[in-house]
Amino acid sequence: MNYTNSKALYEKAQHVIPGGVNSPVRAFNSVGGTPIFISKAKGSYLYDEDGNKYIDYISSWGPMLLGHAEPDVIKAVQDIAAHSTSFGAPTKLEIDIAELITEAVPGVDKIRMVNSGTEACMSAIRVARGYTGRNKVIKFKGCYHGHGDSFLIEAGSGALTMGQPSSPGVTPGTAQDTLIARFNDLEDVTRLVQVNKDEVAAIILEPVAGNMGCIPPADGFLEGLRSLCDEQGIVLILDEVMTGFRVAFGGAQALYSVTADLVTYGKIIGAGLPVGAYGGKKEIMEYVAPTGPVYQAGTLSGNPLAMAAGYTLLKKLRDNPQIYAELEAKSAKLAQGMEQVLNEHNIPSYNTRVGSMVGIFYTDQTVHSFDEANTTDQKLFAKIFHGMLERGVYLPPSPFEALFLSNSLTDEDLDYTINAFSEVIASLK
Ligand code: KE4
Repeated sequence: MNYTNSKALYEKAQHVIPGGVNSPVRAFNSVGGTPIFISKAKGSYLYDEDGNKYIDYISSWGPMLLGHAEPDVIKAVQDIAAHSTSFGAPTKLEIDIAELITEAVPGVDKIRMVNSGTEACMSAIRVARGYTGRNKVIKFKGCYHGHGDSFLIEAGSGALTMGQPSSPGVTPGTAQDTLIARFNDLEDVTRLVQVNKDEVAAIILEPVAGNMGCIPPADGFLEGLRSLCDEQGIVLILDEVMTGFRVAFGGAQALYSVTADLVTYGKIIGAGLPVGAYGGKKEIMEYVAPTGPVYQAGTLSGNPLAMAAGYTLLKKLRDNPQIYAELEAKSAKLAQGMEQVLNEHNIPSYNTRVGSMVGIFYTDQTVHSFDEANTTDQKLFAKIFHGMLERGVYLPPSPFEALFLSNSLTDEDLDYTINAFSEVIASLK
């Protein structure tokens, strides 16, 4: 592969953009090398500034469930853009998409649009704090809920002490209200709740972790959290920014039959335009301004272009349920094919999959939480990443991300990917 133009653009970008990128994971820091600069995309293919073509397994980190430049989505955006890009006033489209989501997800009576998953999660915990009058929030090590201060927290020195900032700029005052538990460990989170009796406003988690690789919930974990929250008057927030409308039309809540008090969305509901959302039970959502006292606002929230794109995509998913069966078959084929290659070459790995979210951990351990995910062989990961990139397959450039499949992938794409993976693994000998 020739990366000449990407290298030149990366050099130029770094003079005017921190790290040359507008989101850190794009800088390839986990895998090394030069980030490739994309010029266009269509279906399951990305094209970079050097004219190289790649089969895409990032799907813009989730939104492109039906592939890039989906014709109906593009037309919807083009049509609506001709009539201005934002009004700062309510529109019918916002009702349409809100009705579609509240009908699709039983526990969501009302929903508020915002502009990113971060904003959705920040807002959801603020509402939970306002509704309960409590201050503390429990999150899980390795789960990511965007870059809001309350989430950039790591476990304190003692397993049960308050959190500490994981980024400069986050104050100890903020960190003291975030507690960190171990994903898939019901005992750990229960103990944390008991030590902080009547002080925990919310427990927030990704129902399927997708930011420490792909880690499914252990049997009974989500149900256990639901019961714990019911017993203790804690708001259960499921962060479905990644899983929403991906792992099933009703999201992880439908897949695991657990209903949250609040749920957050992003990515797919905007079809690649900036959208986030939070929604849930009527009695909680009515605490949100202007109905209630919890303030939250946004100039471009419910933006007509983003609503047109998201509504068009969600309608297609609602009206074509077979898409999920097709995605399931494609995802299973890819995951099984890659696992078979690793087994044939005796490469230790732990492989996970929930629908079209796929995870491969290069470790001999089983992976149910961040600490085990962190045993993955990151050097091997980087070699495989670049070997695949050289062969025109664009995998996520971090061992702590999942593969996101789109339904535009063809059998030929999948066969090519498995074959390329086999060549790369064989070349490691
Ligand atoms: P955004 O603010 O990036 O729209 O959403 C934050 C967020 C919240 N919750 C979950 C479960 C998420 O996965 C995300 C964002 N996901 C990452 C990818 N793992 C975004 C990629 C990036 O940071 O560039």
